[in-house]
Amino acid sequence: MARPFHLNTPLLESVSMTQRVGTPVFLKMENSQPSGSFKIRGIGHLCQQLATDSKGVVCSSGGNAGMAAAYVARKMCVPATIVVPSSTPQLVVQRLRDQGATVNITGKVWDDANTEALRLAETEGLTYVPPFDHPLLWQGHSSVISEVAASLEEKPGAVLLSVGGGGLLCGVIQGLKDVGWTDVPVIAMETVGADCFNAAVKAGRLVTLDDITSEAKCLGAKTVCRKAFEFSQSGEISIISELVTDQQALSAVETFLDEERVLVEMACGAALAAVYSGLVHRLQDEGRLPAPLGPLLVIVCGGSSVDMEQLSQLKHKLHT
Ligand code: PLV
Repeated sequence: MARPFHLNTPLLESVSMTQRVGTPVFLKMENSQPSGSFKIRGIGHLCQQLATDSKGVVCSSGGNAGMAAAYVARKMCVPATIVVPSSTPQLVVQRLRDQGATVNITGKVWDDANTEALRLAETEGLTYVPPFDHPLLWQGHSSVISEVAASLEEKPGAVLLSVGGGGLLCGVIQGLKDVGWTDVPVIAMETVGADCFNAAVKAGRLVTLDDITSEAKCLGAKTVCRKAFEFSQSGEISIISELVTDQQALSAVETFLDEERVLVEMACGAALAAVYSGLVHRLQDEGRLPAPLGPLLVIVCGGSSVDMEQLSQLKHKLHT
């Protein structure tokens, strides 16, 4: 089997988060992947299976799936076209070009860009790389849990992560099943305005949002993937779906930068906000999470849609 493109990322204990939550908090530092996020796990795996003889790959993305596809394609010497919506910051477009990709800006939100990517795959004969909805992606993402299982002495009390289209959630659930941690609940975080998973859970069916109004654009799929919804219904693993505001996600990005000295994007801030906003405590008070809780595993999903200028623009926009 070909060597994977992703790295075995550090698992760091956060002293400041541990103090806040009152239980050991471990950070799985997916921001340190070569493409800046966990996406390379699934996309690397998918491309190794589907794109070895490809004349080119095309990936629709809010940014980070595209960064992973561009990186992997460059390593495989295959041309990459990344289709992003107009909401994608210029800095991401530039970073994609720096990875050698052709960037195609189409539509307002990811769903529009995806329609164009599917069209290009069909008309140009390119290999379509989905950002979150494919079993090979989930299989690739599941390695994040097997790595943790190999290095964490104790079983986690809960896993905390962000949900966009639900690919990371499906991969983590698969990983938890693989290592026999099916009694570990998952806290699935979204921002208000990019909350397709929460809307589906509440409605008991898949829901397509009218629009993406959150600034966490990399969580901005209008419909969550069916598998993620099915996991929420099957009860195999308990999934707690919760929301934070954009202001809470952005403020979490800033606190994380101050305390852990790492800059991540708002999509990741959504998960971190569960710690900083006291949500984990609230879930314990409500009896939805055990108290005391075992170690809290936070998937620091990372993201490239951020720099200091972008951060100050977001602060201005959100008045934080
Ligand atoms: N971002 C996807 C989908 O966007 C993309 O194209 O990059 N954290 C970060 C930093 C992300 O970039 C994403 C997804 C997520 C979390 C959520 O992962 P998912 O989509 O697998 O639930 C529209």
